[in-house]
Amino acid sequence: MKIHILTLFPDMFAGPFADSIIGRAVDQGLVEIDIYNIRDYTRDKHHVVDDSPYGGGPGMVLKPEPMFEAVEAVKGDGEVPVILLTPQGRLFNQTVAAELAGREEMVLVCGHYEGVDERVRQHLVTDEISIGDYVLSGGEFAAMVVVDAVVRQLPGALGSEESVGDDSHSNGLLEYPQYTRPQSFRGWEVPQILLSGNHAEVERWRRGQSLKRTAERRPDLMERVALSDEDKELMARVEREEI
Ligand code: 6GU
Repeated sequence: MKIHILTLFPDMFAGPFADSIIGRAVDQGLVEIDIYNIRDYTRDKHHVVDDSPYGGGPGMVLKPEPMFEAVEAVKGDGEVPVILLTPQGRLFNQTVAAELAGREEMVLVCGHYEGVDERVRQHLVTDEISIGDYVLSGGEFAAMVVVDAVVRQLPGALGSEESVGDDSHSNGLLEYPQYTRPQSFRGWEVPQILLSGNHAEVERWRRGQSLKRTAERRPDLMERVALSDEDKELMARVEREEI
């Protein structure tokens, strides 16, 4: 996979992409991440990237020319998605991450200031993504979030100890509670069932806990999961505090 990131602040990406799962995926050649400074694609003497909005008002707007020049220079031929990170975009979630993980190449464009010239939206970008309903100073942190969620899904990105399958949201539910040693910590015990060695019972307990946690914390997610008869029974048992 090839990810091109266009930004006015290329230095922001060095740290987060160097370590952990992304850094390892880059080292393994699973993904190539190229960072470009939009300012390098200006043609005027002062390398101007923004200007005041037509019609007046506060703030500055990113000019179209450097954005078009940059995108056209970095993307290969063919159908490469050009994604603008903006609070006006469609909401990012695990489904969108999985969709992007299936692409071979993509361009992420980080907006800044008051916004980008509307012609960038209309004639250059193919998709707009927001990572949530709050305002960031720019698209850089959003691009890092998107890259992390996408790259960790690439085959081979996670080590054998790590797994994508049980993560929160991977099955539409929040993850079940996890415990490790010691068995007793300050008088707080690990649930007995996890020590039982009964694999089927452990799986049932985990599914029940996932369902309970999701129903309590994220009822909006519950509306989208298909509950089996066993799920309904498990939820009833959890409610009766039988498990
Ligand atoms: Cl993608 N950009 C900005 N500037 N703010 C955001 C966002 C993106 N997603 C949520 N808030």
